[in-house]
Amino acid sequence: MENQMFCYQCQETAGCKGCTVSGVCGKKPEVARMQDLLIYVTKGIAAVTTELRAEGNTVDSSIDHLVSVNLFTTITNANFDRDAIIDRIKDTLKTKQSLLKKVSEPSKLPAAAKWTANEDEFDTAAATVGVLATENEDIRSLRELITYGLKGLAAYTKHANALLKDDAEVDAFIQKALAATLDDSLTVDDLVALTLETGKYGVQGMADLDAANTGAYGNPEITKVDIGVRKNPGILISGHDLKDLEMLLEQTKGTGVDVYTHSEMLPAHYYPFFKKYDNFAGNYGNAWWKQKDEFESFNGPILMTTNCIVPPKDSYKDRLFTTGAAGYPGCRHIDAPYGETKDFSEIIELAKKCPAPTEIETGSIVGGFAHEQVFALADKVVEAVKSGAIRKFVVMAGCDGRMKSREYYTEFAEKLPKDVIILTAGCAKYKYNKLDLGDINGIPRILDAGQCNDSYSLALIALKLKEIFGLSDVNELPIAYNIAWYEQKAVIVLLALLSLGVKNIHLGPTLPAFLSPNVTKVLVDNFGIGGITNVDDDLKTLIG
Ligand code: FSO
Ligand code: SF4
Repeated sequence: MENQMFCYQCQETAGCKGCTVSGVCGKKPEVARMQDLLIYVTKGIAAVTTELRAEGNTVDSSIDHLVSVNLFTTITNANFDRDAIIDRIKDTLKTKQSLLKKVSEPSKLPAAAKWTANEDEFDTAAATVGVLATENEDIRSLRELITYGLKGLAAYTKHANALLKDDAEVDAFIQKALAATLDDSLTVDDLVALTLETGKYGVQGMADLDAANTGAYGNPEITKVDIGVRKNPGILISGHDLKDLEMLLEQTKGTGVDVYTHSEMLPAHYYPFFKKYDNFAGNYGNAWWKQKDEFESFNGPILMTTNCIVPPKDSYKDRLFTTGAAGYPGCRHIDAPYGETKDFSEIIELAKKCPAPTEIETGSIVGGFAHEQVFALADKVVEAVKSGAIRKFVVMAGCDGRMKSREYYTEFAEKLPKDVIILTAGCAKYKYNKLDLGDINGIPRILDAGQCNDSYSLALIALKLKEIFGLSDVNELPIAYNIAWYEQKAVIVLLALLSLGVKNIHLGPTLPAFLSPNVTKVLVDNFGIGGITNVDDDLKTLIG
């Protein structure tokens, strides 16, 4: 048991089948097992809250938050800290015991809802509740597809919660769907329907986060972001949590320490609110997987607000801090209860003693093409489409990753005909956002809407174009979808697009290992989902 694990939730899973000895991501079996158990107990508490709601009770928002953070904690590259995961399991079991007392007939609940144990029994129990505990490969595939979608949704919910926005309907759905993955009476058809319903709530969850972000920080606008460095010491902030960034910028004001964004935090520069901070310097580095070199040369402290953490080198491990759902053993974790200010003074004091970042790039990148900014340009865009200056759009949103095969996306962007515009969101953009692809009548050929969750903006833009052109189906638009995926937030983005009726999405660099042949067939037959082949052939298929 010591060395056993099974995880196939991300695109980089070993051999495109499953990580069984150690994660390609660096996750060790002893951590993988505790993540499996955390998912099991989270499904258990979700079955209890779902029953309580069915019996007419209300469920406190603190329980919703607990469920979301538990799910988020198990997303690829978010948390490698076994002790922190064990604490969450214990906390969840304790909370569940008190909720169980309110259920009228607890004996009717599934085993996970009633399960409890002491910490010394956790490893033995974990070995029996992982992914492979479901024997039928299609049921397993759909249960995991739903669970991964819910993990992505929970991550977005958690960010909205940090901005004090809760959506009780989304939380109740997350818990109902988690509980449904424990239900052996559900058929493949039932689970396919639940998968699509997960996508529908994915749209709602992303809309909630969009409302929370734009409500707090304004609508993103076209912005040029510097990718060089200044002379002051700096703090690098990575991940997706804008509230953490706000707190860090407030606390670094006037300290002589600059704040740089990394990877998925880049789009923070597009929000008007953050422009008032003189010490908000620019973006340092590239997508998450290059951090081993870039965190070293940054020289100052790094704050990971979410995934993606790569197991750190000793050379900068003592400069790496985590917060929220993120965690890494031996790295300091800073947190505060919901709605309270996190104290980042330790990071700021460390930064003051560090040299300024080493410059690795110069120049700038342009982004900020979220829904309102694109709507403001709608006349120009529509005119360019009507005149034929823009022939097509291609959505290249999603994630970046370390596989060499992802160079496909750089080549695809480079070889695109000059009358095609790229719509992007998420860290996938780092494969081409520093290329000079020019513009079409002043409209840049790469329109970056923001983080992976801002794929919601891309959906709104598509729906707006459909309305302007008077089309009855979003698939009649001149938009192709060539999406790169890596972890579970991309799963909810994909399910959200499917629920909006988008068809013929190409997904790469490989299809998810957790899709069984039959489930893949359902997605191919009903939605035209496909993989990628090579750049030249795919350009012909997608662009024509
Ligand atoms: Fe990327 Fe990582 Fe945003 Fe993900 S940094 S891979 S889909 O966490 O969430 O796009
Ligand atoms: Fe493997 Fe991905 Fe799971 Fe990590 S998250 S153990 S790389 S499948």
